[in-house]
This record gives sequence, C-alpha cells and structure tokens, in this order.
Amino acid sequence: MSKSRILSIQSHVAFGYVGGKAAVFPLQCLGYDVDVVNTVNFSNHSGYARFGGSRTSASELSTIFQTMEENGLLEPERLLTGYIPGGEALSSVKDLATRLRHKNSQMIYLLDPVLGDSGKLYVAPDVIPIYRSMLPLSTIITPNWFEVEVLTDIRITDLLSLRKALRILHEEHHVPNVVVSSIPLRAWMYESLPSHIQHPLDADNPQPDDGYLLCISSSTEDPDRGGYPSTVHARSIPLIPGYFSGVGDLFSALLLAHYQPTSEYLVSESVNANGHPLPIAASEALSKTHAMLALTQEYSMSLPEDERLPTDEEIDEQEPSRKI
Ligand code: PXL
Repeated sequence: MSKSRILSIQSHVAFGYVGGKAAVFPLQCLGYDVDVVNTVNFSNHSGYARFGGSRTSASELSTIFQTMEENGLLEPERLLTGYIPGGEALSSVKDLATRLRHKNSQMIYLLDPVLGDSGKLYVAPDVIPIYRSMLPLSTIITPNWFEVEVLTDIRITDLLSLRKALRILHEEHHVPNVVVSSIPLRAWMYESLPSHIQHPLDADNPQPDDGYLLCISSSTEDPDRGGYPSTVHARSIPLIPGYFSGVGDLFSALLLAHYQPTSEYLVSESVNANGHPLPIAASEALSKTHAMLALTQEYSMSLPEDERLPTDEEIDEQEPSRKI
C-alpha cells in the first residue's frame, strides 16, 4: 500500500545513477508513489567532459505543473527538488513550491540546493540567489559542505564557523532542518568534537584523518520556523574509498522517505537525542547509503580490472577521447 505521494523534480540521465535515477527507485521501494518531473534529459552527468541532451525550459516546466494542477494531479504530501541547472527553470520550480506550500502548510519539502562540490559550481551562478530566496519554503535542506559555504557566504574552517553557518540558515533563512552529510572528519574537527559524540577512532584507524565522514543534523524547535538555538546531532561513518556519483541524490531521497515528523518527539515532553525525527531519518539514510556504496564497491572489485568502469578522473587523466 502506498505511503504517500512525492513529487520529485530533478535530472534524468540515460547512463548512470544521478538525480532521479538515483532517487526514484529507492523511494518506490520504500512504498511511496512518485511523480517525476525531469529538469534535464542528458546522456550522462555533467562531470564528464561531454554531455548531450536538453534542459527542460521554464515554460515547459510551468506547463507541466499547470496541467497537472488543472487535472487535479498536483497534491503531493512531499516535495523533493534537486539538480536544476538554470535560473529561469529554478524560478518556475520556486513558483510551484510557493503555491504548494500555501495550499498545504504540512507538506514536507526537502530542498537539495545542488550547486556543486569541492569548490566547483556545476550549475549557472544565477541559481544561487534564487535558492537563497527559496530556503524559507523548505522543511529540510541537504547542502554539502561547499553548498553551505556558498549559501551563507561563510568559509567553514572549524566547528565555530560551521555553527555560525548553521545559525544563518536557521535564523536568517528560516530553515527548520539542515542536514550536512559527508563532512571529512579532519583533525581540527575531531579535536573539537563534544565529548558525547562517539569516539570514531579505533585500533585499526589510529589517525583522526579522512577515514571517516561526519553527518550533522541541525533542527530548530520553533514551530514558526527558524529561530535559535538549534539541536545538533552528529554521526560518523567509515569512508568507502572510491569514486561514486549520485550519492547526495540518493541520500536526500532516503532522508525524505524516512523523515516522520509525527514521531514520538513531537508528542513527548522530554526531547532526547533518540526521539528527534531529523537525526532518526538521517541515521537511516546514512546506514542505507553506506550499505549501497559498500555493495557497489564489492561488486566493482569482483570484476576483472579491465571491466571496471573508470572514474571520471581516470578518464580525464588517461584517455580524454574515450569520454562519452
Ligand atoms: O548529483 C548531482 C547531479 C545530478 N544530475 C546531474 C548532474 C549532477 C552533478 O553533476 O550532472 C545531471
């Protein structure tokens, strides 16, 4: 039986698993009915030297949304938005999100502000101010480290600057829930972790280095959105070496699927770490993403070396002409 309806607005690629290809099947497996609007129809993700296909124009997106609405087909309980590479198309999605939010204040909107990674933008810069203006519409956002820096204009160099960036997202942009996954657990961060966070080091990994990733969930208690202070939870997970695409898209979909705002915490008087709906969902999403990556890596390692798919970086380094 279907849990509820999700409207997923993100990319489609023919080859590989990013955007909708990474998100929709897991959501369906978890019992959701998923309506899918493709923001692009590409050969492969844009990290390759070449990618072909088309972007859905703002007017095409608006026509799809409007026609769904006219047919009574636009009543999602949950909304998921991801890769939207241009400002005009993003504005059309913003109009839709605004209408849906007005119609249903309880709608759960996971906004993944897909901008780039590791200092590199992979969308047009004109989307940045539009994303900032959309933040108050969201229930949860899932920026990566770099996207937090771009959205808040804060360079994150330690826990204090991370805390400041989270505060800006909650207070100035009125985001109730922020999840930042895949933060490299570097020495400075390890040293300043609060004592209640589980010791991530063990005998096999005595160095506080890049062997672990940290996932931070930060929620405000204020039902009127925003507000401060927030409650922050963190969980570390072993890093799986290798190159993977679409991991953020998969994680966001799983996070939305597992987020249950009516969990005990809302009705219980004492808020404790185990009762918060956000870290519960983040923990589920993290475990499942990690399990899928472990299986993917195991499968890849079982193949003869010449049958393994090269990473984008290897293609770049060795044989640029082989790229599709
Ligand atoms: O994983 C984000 C993403 C989604 N969709 C497309 C992309 C990317 C990142 O490069 O190119 C098409």
